[in-house]
Parts: sequence; structure tokens; C-alpha cells
Amino acid sequence: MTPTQSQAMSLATQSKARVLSPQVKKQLEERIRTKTARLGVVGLGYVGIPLAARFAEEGFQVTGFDINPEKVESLNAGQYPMQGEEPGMPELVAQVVQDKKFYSSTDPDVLKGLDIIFIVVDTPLDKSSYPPKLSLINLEKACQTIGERLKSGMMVVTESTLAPLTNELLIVPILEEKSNLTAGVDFALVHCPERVMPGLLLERLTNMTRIVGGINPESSELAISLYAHIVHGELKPTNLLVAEITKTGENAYRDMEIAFANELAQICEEYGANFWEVRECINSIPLRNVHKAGAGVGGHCIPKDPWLFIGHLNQFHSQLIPAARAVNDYMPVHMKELLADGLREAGVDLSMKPRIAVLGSSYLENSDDTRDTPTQAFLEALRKWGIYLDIVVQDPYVQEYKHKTWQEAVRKADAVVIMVAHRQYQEIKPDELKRLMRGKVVIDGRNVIDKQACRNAGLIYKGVGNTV
Ligand code: SAJ
Repeated sequence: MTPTQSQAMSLATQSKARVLSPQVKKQLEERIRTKTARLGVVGLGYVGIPLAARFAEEGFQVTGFDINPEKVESLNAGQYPMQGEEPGMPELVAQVVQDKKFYSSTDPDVLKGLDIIFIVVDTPLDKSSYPPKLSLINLEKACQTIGERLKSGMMVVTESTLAPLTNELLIVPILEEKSNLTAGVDFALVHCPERVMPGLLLERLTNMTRIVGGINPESSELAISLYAHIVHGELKPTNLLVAEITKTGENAYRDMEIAFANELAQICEEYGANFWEVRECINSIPLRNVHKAGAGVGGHCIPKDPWLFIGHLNQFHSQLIPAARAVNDYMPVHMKELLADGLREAGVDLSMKPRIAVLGSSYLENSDDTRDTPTQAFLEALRKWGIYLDIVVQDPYVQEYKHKTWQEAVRKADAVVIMVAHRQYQEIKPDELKRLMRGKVVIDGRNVIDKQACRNAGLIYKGVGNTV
């Protein structure tokens, strides 16, 4: 879907003419204030479950809808079904289910007769082409399911991360066509993009500032009164488009900040300086915040949102956003290059199937979340290298790799590659590494081990941005 500038403008202009009918406004105001509004959450994942549980905890009746029967079954049994340590989530789900305040189903008709429905389905990318395209099928299906059950007097809130213009070009047309109602007049429409962080779901949901973008000011005001029941952070009113641009833009910005650090690291490698020392010096003046160079950028947000950010552009050609993505996507390959340099320096015979211990499989330290992990890209780069390698992966959090300790993984290894800054790896002592390994190459993708201590122990150390 590639909107023309004029099409988008006309929709934006139209939305100015949309004034919420007084009786709809009054009814929603009353039901939100008295917590009698019946809530529905479509999409029960990392974002949807905490959202549903927090409103249920505050006394709202919440109905969850998801297409995954196992997840629905777990939830109705009072179990938190997602991976990873989420402080407070298992207890909260158990409590609100036991209090009969939160019930989930795979039957879309449970959405009938509700007052407010949240759309929290994921908005993945179709990576079969480059640049990756938006894949809106989940969102379209959710809008169709809701549109067929939408009644006058309701409010629809999207929390999913959306490419700018998606509300006006996809969500509004589907909801209106399916319901025969007018968005912003017969029902309120809001985009309040999620701002969660795996491992801190409840904390972030409660304390982060939220952007509350309504199709009209009345919709924003109603949503702010609703979120005020669960959010202690600031609730900033704006319109649909600003909310969509903000969410995707804040992550595109972070991607670019990290990309600068990754380029600076490679510049330091060639000049022969220590990136971490340069970073500290640059950050010693105000208004600088050089991020951490590393083995790559993974996760469910940062690698994806920059593409959503520019996904509906037609005229403007972004140079910065794709370039930042290319820099960050290159880092796992750079790790392969550092490994090749280290093996060469150590005189390792590549025809003898060297053993490589890879420490860290998740995308983020102290997490088991492997979505879009740089380690996957690194292993792919090793495969493309075409050298027979004996690869051992270890990760204390990821189910598939947690059965080994890091000590067992590095035993008899010719090289150790650190991909993630897990707290367990911060304790690695170079002397112990040297004793356990067959070889002496250490490739440090997250500045976990001290370079000089490695060299004093007779190891060849190469870190991102720290190779001389
Ligand atoms: N990374 C670096 N260098 C850095 C920071 C991160 O290489 O200086 C890498 C990480 O190792 C990871 C990836 O980037 O592989 C993403 O890290 P992240 O800290 O951005 O964590 P995420 O992906 O969970 O980002 C989320 C985002 N939150 C939402 O989208 C709601 C992001 O906007 C937040 O800034 C981030 O959490 C956070 O730290 O709160």
C-alpha cells in the first residue's frame, strides 16, 4: 500500500471533520470513570498480556482474544505463557484470572458487546525482499475481526507498532467498511504505541511516558482517562500520525545512534585506538551520548521499526535509516572477520576443523529472548565462510544452549567468541580461559573481558573497536 501524498493529506484533513458524537463521549467517559467499561485485548503476547492484566488488576473486566489455543489455555489456567523472567507477571496473571477479571478465548465473538478494544498484534516484516516490506496481514485480520463486531459507542486503541499512516490508510477504512460506522464520530479511535522492554514489562508499562494519539482530541482525552488507571507516567495527547511517527522514529533514532558507535569502533580499529577510551572522551562533553559498539543489533523492535518508519514514504528517499540498518546488520560479519584475523595470528590450521566456542545466543544481556539475535547472523556468516568449524554455542538463559556451562563450552576450543554481555560472562578470568582452551584466541563482541589481562595470560584478544 503506497499512499500518495495527496491521499494521506486528504485523510488527515478529513479526520479534522470527525467530531465524536456527544452521547458516545458521555457513555465512554462514564464507563471509564466507573471502571465498568468492558475491555478486550486482541493479541496476547509480551505487550497484550501485561496490558490486560494491569487493567484487570485495577478492577476492569477484561477479555483476551488470541488465535493461539495453547496460550489461551495457559492464561485461563492462571499461567503466564511467555518466555523469560518477567518480575510480577506470573503472580499478576494468576491473581486476575482467579478473581475472574481476565478471561481469554480463541472465539472472536467474545469481542461482541465490549466497550473498548485494544489491538496488540505484532507487525512483522516480510524479509523476502530488500528493503524489507511491511507485513500487515495480522493487523488486517484483527481489524476485520473487530470491524465485524464494532458497535457505535465503542473505542478502538492500537498499541501495535505501526508504519506512519497505517491508521488512516488501513485501520480506518477496514473498521468503517466492516461496521458501516464513522471513525471518530460513532466510535473513538486512538494509537497509543507500546513502550515495553522484555524483562521489565510491568515496570515500563506502569512508569513510561505514553504517546496517546487520537483521531480527534475527544478520542485522545478518553484514552488518557482510561490509561490513567494503569499508567503513572506522563500521558501526552497528540494525533494518530504523530503517535505512529514517534514510535517508529524513536527506535529508528536508537538504531542510528548504535550505528554511529559501530562505525566509530571500526574507525578506531583501523587507526589503532581503543573505542571505549574514545567513547568516554567524546561523552565527556554535554550533548554527546555515543552508544556501545557491539556484535550486532537484535530484538523485536530496533531491527524492525526503522523499516516501518520509512515504509509508507513515496517521495522522500531516506539515506540515513537504511544506512544505519546496514551498519548494524554488518556487525555479526565483522565478528567473523575479527575471528579470522585472530585464528590467522595464532597460526591455527583452518583445515583442521578448529573448535569455536560461541558465548551468548540471546539478543540482549541477561535475557533468553533470541528474536532477531545477532548470534544467528554470526553463525550464518561462519557458514558462508566455508571453513569446516566445530562450533559450540552456550547461553545460560536460552533453553537450547543452557545445558552446558561456559567452562564446558570453551574446553579445548581454539577460539572463544563473546556475543552477549550476560552477567555470567563478566566473571570470566583470562587465566581460566587459557587453561581450559586448546588455543588462545578471544573475540570480544561486548567489551566483557579486559584486553590487557587477556594478553598477560598469553591470549590473542580482539574486541570490537579494541584490537590493537
Ligand atoms: N545494542 C547495542 N549497543 C547499544 C545498545 C543496544 O549494540 O548501545 C544492541 C543490544 O545488544 C540489542 C539491540 O541493540 O541486541 C537492542 O537493544 P535495546 O537496548 O534497544 O533493547 P530492545 O530491543 O528491547 O529495545 C527496547 C525498545 N523499546 C521499545 O521499543 C518499546 C527501545 O525503544 C528502548 O530504548 C529499549 O527497549 C530500552 O532500552 O528501553
